[in-house]
Amino acid sequence: MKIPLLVSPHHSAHAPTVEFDQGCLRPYADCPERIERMRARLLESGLALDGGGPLDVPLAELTAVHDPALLDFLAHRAGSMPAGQDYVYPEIFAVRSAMSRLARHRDWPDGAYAFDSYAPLGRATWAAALASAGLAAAGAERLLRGEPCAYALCRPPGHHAGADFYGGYCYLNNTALAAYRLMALGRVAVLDIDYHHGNGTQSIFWDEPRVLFVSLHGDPADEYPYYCGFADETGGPDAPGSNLNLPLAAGTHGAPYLSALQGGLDAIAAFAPAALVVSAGFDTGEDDPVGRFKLLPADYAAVGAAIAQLRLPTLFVQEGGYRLERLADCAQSLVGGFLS
Ligand code: OKP
Ligand code: ZN
Repeated sequence: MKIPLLVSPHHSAHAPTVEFDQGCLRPYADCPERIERMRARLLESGLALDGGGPLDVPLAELTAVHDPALLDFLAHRAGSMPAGQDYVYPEIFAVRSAMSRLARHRDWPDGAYAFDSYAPLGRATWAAALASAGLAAAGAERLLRGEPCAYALCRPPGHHAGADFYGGYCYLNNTALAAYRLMALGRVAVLDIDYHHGNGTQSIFWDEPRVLFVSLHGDPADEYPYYCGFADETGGPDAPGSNLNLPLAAGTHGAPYLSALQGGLDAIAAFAPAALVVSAGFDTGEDDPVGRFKLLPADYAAVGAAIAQLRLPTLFVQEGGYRLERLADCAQSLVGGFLS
């Protein structure tokens, strides 16, 4: 049994070089090489086979998850940049409740839909984001056709993007779009094992009783995104209990991580979904430049094996993971454990 691997060539032209981190310019952590390293190892190891490229995601599906105004803004702002224009970083951030005079227009300031400065827009950004969403959709489509699993090597990632906001290297919520497509099968669970809380995914499904969102992440009390991901966030009025946040302390290593994961998997089993989408990030790994957990490559095999115990049609959607020299080992270990 091999897992179909979905990859797009469009991601590599989206390549910001710098980000602002704690007031300083630093190299942009989400670089194209991340995907190349994971793709090469998953194919060379024999764990994965080429599962093709992105689907064209229909507008009606994009607007089921995202506000048309956000899509319009991203498409036009990023889609109409002159050649030679560098990445634009937002500098005016719209606080919706306080800026009611801001006109609804695509010439809004660059921060009109951004919640931070980590997702700059360049000429290739919109095409890359659409293709990344299309990979998740293509993976979901394989599950709809009865295949047991697929792995969408998405870039840019998606779990920080909400219905009408983007940030944290994310523009469109790939995982949410896949989960939405999979709702044709019935209830869907989303398991987010990226180091950072998936605030976008949580907000999209906050009041949706047919989707259970479970996330293990660095405690937002002192970790990005800081204002979301606390344990007392359990779902909206129409979906109480549909959101499970499991924040963990900086320094968490394999054993306590796996026991928290088992708690999340038990909640998913009790929800009895028809399919599972895993927002997979390897920034939980030891010495990741933007994470503070200490998982070793071998720990991801245990994570994959535990997920496989659910015996659900499972789509892996790539989120973060930024320690380049570890990414291939982590991805191979996760998939190897899942398939074993
Ligand atoms: C994207 B994904 C704050 C650092 C925040 C941005 C992290 C974006 C992570 N001092 N850096 O992997 O969830
Ligand atoms: Zn992350």
